[in-house]
Amino acid sequence: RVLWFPKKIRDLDKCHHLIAKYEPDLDHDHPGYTDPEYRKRRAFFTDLAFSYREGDPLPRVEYTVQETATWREVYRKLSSLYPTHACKQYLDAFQQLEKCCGYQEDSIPQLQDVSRFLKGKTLQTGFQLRPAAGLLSPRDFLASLAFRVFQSTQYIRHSSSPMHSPEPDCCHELLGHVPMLADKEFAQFSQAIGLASLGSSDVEIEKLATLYWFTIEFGLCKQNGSIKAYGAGLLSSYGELVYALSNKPEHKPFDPELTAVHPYQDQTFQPVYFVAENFEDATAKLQKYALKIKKPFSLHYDPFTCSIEVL
Ligand code: H2B
Ligand code: FE
Repeated sequence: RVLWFPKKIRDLDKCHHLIAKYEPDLDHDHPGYTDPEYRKRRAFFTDLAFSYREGDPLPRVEYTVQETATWREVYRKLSSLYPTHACKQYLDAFQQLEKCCGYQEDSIPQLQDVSRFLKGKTLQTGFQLRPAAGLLSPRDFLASLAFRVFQSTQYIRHSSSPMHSPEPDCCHELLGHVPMLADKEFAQFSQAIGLASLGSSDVEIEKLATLYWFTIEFGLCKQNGSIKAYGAGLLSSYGELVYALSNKPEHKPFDPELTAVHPYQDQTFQPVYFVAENFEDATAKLQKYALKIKKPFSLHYDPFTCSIEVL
């Protein structure tokens, strides 16, 4: 039995199943749970995301003074750590984003501008964003990466807890993910995980989601004899970024076979991080891993039509 999976970008309109686990309406520990204003605001963002259709411009949002103040605090605090803790691909892109894409502490960048920047002439990784209402199912989230589409939340965390969010928010996407998506090799790595996920069984998806977790979210890499962060979960968390590069956690070499089955933590800091040699090496290893996933067909991605051919 072959599961349905998206074959063209437009099919991603059907890939927006949420994991309703850490939402302010449902999670009693969410800092916005007892704040009706915040929950109302979040309902607005949920509507925006669910009404979006492929090809629409990404909705522009007027952020409130309070939301912008939260962004400012996060931006200031994190950007003070990047020069010493982030990998050079991240730093290069961050500089570009500040120069050409309105990244600054006084306003939250608009997804539309960021998406155009990633897709456009300057860097040409071809990645684009689409609005997501919250934490998506691993299958839907990974599938979009196959098309170089990154599903991005647009709301911001609750103002009472600027340094932590139980769910992805625009600080996590814009400061964690976006700069790395501007790097050619990293973009290729991301797409490779996505392509591997298409038509895979639930068991294989679980392993790919774990790989995603230890790389795109919490990955470290070697750089000129030291270790730096490239994972978005680290680059958007002051506390864990410092901890991950300290001598407290264990560092293990990235090896898809082992990394894919390693248990992970989504409530506290990771006890273990995986270190990639570089992104080309990580992509080669990942592609080798992906070839072993059993599927009753083979796939080819056509970059000109941005669609999948099933052979
Ligand atoms: N959804 C959203 N909106 N952002 C993410 O970063 C994300 C997701 N990560 N769903 C996924 C799950 C990841 O944890 C893996 C693939 O399960
Ligand atoms: Fe993320």
